[in-house]
Amino acid sequence: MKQTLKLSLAITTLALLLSGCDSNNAQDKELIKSLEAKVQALEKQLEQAEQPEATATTDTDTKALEDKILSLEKQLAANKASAEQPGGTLEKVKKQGYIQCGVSTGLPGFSNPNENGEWEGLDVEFCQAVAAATIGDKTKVKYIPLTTKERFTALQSGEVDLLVRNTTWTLHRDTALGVNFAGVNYYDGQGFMVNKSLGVSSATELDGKSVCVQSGTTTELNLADYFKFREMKYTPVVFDTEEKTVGGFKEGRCDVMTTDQSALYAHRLGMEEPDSVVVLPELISKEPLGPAVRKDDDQWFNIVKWTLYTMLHAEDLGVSSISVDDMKNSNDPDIRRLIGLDGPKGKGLGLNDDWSFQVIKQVGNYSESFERTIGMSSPLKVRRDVNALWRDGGIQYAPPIR
Ligand SMILES: N[C@@H](CCC(=O)N[C@@H](CS)C(=O)NCC(=O)O)C(=O)O
Repeated sequence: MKQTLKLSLAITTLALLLSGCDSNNAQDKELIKSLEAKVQALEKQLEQAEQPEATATTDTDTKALEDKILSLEKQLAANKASAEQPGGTLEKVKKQGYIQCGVSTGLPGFSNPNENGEWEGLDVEFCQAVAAATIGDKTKVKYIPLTTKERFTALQSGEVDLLVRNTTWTLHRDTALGVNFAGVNYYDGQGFMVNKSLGVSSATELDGKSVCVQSGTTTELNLADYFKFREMKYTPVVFDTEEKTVGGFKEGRCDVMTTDQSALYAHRLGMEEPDSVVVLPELISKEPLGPAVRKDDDQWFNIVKWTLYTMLHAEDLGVSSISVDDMKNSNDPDIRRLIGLDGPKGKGLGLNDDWSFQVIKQVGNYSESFERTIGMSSPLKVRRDVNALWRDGGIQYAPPIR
């Protein structure tokens, strides 16, 4: 009963969020009102429902939820696509003098404000790289913190020019939301974190447990799949922000927390006693995280794509923020094309010929950014593993610059 109510509530809330309504339009006003009323009624019913037994999510529940989400997201994409002028992000960004970059509301290592209120992290540095490429100054970024639920709407509506917010590239998101993923800046996977006192050392031992999870994420869907496929039961405890999800886990409102594994490591470090908490070894999904842009703007799409490739190539060719000035004297044809001395340069992207030089000089190559933000020079100490370059045993690889 409570499970069904929760599903209805989730669907209605999603409908409300995704409606993309114009609040001045009478028809939309009505829709907003009715959805708000439905959310309120469902919340009330949910409060009144008796405490649940740990229940397995049924096939019909999950299927209905997925179908509904699919159709709502389609509607949203159609609404927004018709409202958007195709193309022009580069021009807009140059005119306004900065890029609006959608980041998370706070995820250490990826996008998080430091004690001085300055945003930092792997995703933040990627925003800076795009600013260096397009405006010539990595500081020209306005960071817009977005929750998981807000992120796609913010991109579609033009509130942000670029979304770099630990967002997983999926078929559905790529095809139904009016957005394009421009690559993968971090290959992640979904994991579980528990208190050591729970006495669990593997995800296969989580039958019957309660799990804190953030709504509007691939995490929520993978969680349902994982338990259903193994005929295990669980009680989802759902929150709409990261802060609340972690808070829920800390307060003991659930036995387990699940999200992208990199984030679990970050949150573990933020616990009062990190050693009392353990990240379980299993990864239950693939979460390739990457920057996304609005569709129908190939120029901007290419700029974002090739900014990432530039950082990867620079690492591959041993060109760093420190050495890039000297590289202007290099005879290596790959290096000369990388920094825009020869080859296609900036023309095809509508940028200055030194755009890639500025990315490397001001932000650095992929390795520099990785180590500084989440790698060995950071508190997180994440190893490169699958995120290493192809020649070092990882899968990071960029197409040729020529
Ligand atoms: N990668 C998954 C999960 C994203 C996600 O849940 N992110 C959370 C946890 S890592 C988050 O960004 N929280 C920060 C926030 O809500 O601002 C997705 O794209 O759906």
